[in-house]
Order: sequence, then C-alpha cells, then structure tokens
Amino acid sequence: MSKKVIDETSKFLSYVLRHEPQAIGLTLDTEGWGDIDALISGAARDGRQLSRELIAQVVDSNDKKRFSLSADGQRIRAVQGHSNNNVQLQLEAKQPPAILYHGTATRFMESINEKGLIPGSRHHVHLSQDLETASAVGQRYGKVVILQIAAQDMQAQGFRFYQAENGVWLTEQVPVSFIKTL
Ligand code: HQG
Repeated sequence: MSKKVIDETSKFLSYVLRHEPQAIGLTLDTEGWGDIDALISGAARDGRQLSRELIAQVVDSNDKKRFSLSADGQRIRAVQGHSNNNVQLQLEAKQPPAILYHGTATRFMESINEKGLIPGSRHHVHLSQDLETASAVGQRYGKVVILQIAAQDMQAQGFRFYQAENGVWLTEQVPVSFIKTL
C-alpha cells in the first residue's frame, strides 16, 4: 500500500477513533474500542475503502503507535488523544519522570501564563519525555515554545499522571506554578 494511502487512513482513523465515531455510525466503548467490521462497513458507506490488511498496516507502521488492536484482532482503538465523550480510558496513575515537556505556540502563551495548561477539547494535557517530540507537537500550531513541567513536584502535590500505551504522558491540567518556559 502506498505511503499516501497509509497516511490518509491514519488521519481518518484518528478522526473516527478519537473524535467522531458517529460520523460513520460507529460506537466506541468506554475504553475506546470499536469493532473493526463495523468500522469497515461504516467507512464504506462514507465512500472510503478500508480492509483488515490496510488497517493492520496502518497500526503497525504508525510513527507514534497511535492505535492498538485487541488480542482477538476484532477491535481497534486510539491509545490517546480522545475528545469523544463516550470514551473514558481507565488509566492507572503512574509516577512521572521529574521533568516532562510540552510544546506549544507563542500565540497561546498569554493564556497559558494566566490559566496554566488545560486540555482544550481533548480529555488530557499531553506531555512528552523528550524535547524533540515536544518541539514537533508545538510546531503544528506556529512558532514553538517549549515548556518544562515539574511533573514529580506536581505529583507530590496530589496531581495524577498517566502514561498511554504509546508512551505519551497525560495529566488533567498543569497549574502555572509548575511551568517553566525554556
Ligand atoms: C494549548 C498530537 C491557550 C496547548 C501531538 C496546545 C500530541 C492552551 C493546544 C497530541 C492552554 C491544544 C496533543 C491555555 C493548553 N490557553 N492554549 N490555557 N493550555 N493550550 O492538539 O498537546 O499526532 O489538543 O499548548 O503529538 O498540541 O495527533 O494538544 O497547543 O501528542 O497523534 O492548546 O496530539 O498527536 O492542542 O497535542 P491539542 P497538543 P497526534
């Protein structure tokens, strides 16, 4: 399958498995799982040709490991990044590294300096362990600013951290006092 088809399918799967499953009549359970046959038939009604082979290729080749398949191979889910209200991932709280990073754009800084980091439409604020990832995330929105988050200090104050299957760190919010602009 061409890289173009794989990239387009990855974007489509992100859209339906994180945000709008109802757009193709798909139902996700609270852990984000959707039935692959229902996904394929819903996508077909929308004029999009999917197959189990194509889906498996997208899952395997995905640069950020955005999706996972159930053990029986019948279901698929996005591992993080959801905004859909049916989905409430039961993530286990975990000790974060002392420092995590968040990449954002300069135009958001006035608001971030006032309110801290808030999730926006997604369920969590997304944080990364390395500067390169944070920089790539921030570039999506404009001129990059990297924020350093005192994650263990936050945890000591009672804030919970979670790690998605693909390594992305998640938390509900980050108050201003734990943010340092690099
Ligand atoms: C910003 C991608 C104003 C926040 C990435 C971000 C990630 C505020 C934007 C994943 C704010 C939300 C998530 C405040 C936060 N005022 N702006 N108080 N607090 N923001 O896309 O973290 O490729 O929902 O800085 O790699 O950029 O899709 O979050 O700029 O892992 O798999 O509001 O999405 O993954 O934007 O990205 P997003 P994000 P995928």
